[in-house]
Amino acid sequence: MGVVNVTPDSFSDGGQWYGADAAIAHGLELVAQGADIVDVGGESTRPGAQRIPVEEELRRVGPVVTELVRAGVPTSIDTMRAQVAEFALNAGVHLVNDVSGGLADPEMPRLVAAAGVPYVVMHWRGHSGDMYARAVYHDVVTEVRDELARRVDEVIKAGVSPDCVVIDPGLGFGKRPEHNWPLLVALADLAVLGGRRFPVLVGASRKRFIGRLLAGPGGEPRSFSGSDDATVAITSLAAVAGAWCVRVHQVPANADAVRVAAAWRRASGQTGDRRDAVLAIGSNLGDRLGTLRAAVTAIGQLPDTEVLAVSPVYQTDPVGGPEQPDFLNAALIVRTGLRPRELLAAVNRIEAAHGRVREVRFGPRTLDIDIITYSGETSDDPVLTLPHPRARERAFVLAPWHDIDPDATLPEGSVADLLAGLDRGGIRPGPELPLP
Ligand code: PMM
Repeated sequence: MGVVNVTPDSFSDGGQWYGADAAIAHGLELVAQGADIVDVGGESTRPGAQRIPVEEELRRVGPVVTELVRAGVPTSIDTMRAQVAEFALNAGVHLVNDVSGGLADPEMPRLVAAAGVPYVVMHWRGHSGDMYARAVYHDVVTEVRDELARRVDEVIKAGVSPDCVVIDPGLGFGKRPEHNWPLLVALADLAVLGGRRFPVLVGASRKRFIGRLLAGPGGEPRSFSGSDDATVAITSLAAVAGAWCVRVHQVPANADAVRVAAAWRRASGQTGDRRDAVLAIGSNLGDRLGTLRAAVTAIGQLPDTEVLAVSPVYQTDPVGGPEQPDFLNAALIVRTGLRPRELLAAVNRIEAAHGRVREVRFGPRTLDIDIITYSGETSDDPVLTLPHPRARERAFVLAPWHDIDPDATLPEGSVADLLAGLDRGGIRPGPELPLP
């Protein structure tokens, strides 16, 4: 998760992306650098910060979230206010990041519940103006876990699906430097609340406790940007410990660290066996067949991944969206040690390498790769719905899938039966040339 703070005074990067144009450009840059999500915030939460009026927060983030969503960027809104979250949700944001965990604005959990999006519930004890007054703990890990468990209970009572809850220990929020390290060490334990495991988000990037650790000989804390290498070190350790997401200001090195940690977890057997996944690929711009062939090769070269089957190619009418050329579509079965989110990030990188631009929803694209099923799992991962929610209504997915697995099923029924109920008029056999 890359950070875009549209503020004049955030403690780590305040002022840099204050104007809407600079903030939008920065968000696009973070995605190009490998961020899976861009987190847009308009209110500084640095220690001592005073609140700004809601109108000012909306003025700051409104154009930025609107434009990033329009550009197809998976966008998150970092806000404690339901009014701001509502605007952002109407604009189409994919996640609400509420550093107060629903405490600052009682309307927030109900709003997020109705939207059905992932909700980051952070540990928080009060607004930043006097956050250190509340930074008193006898046993920081137990207290943070208990307080988070209460918040999670509350938001679930307000209607948020447990599958949508992401928890966050709230590093630096009402915590003195020494409180953050035990929380990081206990990440895997903090993830389990009330017998259920939740995805964990870690926001360590450029926080003061890192600057303190790296203080110079005279005790002067390391600068924020001088803390970036140490942030990468924390990212590696947190990701190996199973963190779902790291929220960072500098994406490239942290994205590398996440990939290293994923390989590390795979090699140490922490991710379990290889699983079979079904992918659908499509192209309707440029050298369509060449692109599909290159995509199949690239998928086969992903770490710990092998392509088991590739369907014939279909030529298909576009469904939805503007006037646009016909697609070529195919389906693949892969066996992979990548977990669903890793597989998603990996196929997104392959799409990006083929110049995929998400200008228009359902619009033309050089390459689209969708994960249709992953080992029959229903996903409890907040950014990836499994099986693919629209697969059952798409003949251009079901027909090639049926070709390579006649016994395939979706929760709604067998792929053969679902396909029989669909109009196949829009799909025709495509080029004879087989994919690799
Ligand atoms: N930290 C900041 C802002 N938003 N959100 C979550 N979920 N977790 C965090 O740790 C977090 C956050 C403050 O950092 P910044 O001002 O550098 O963005």
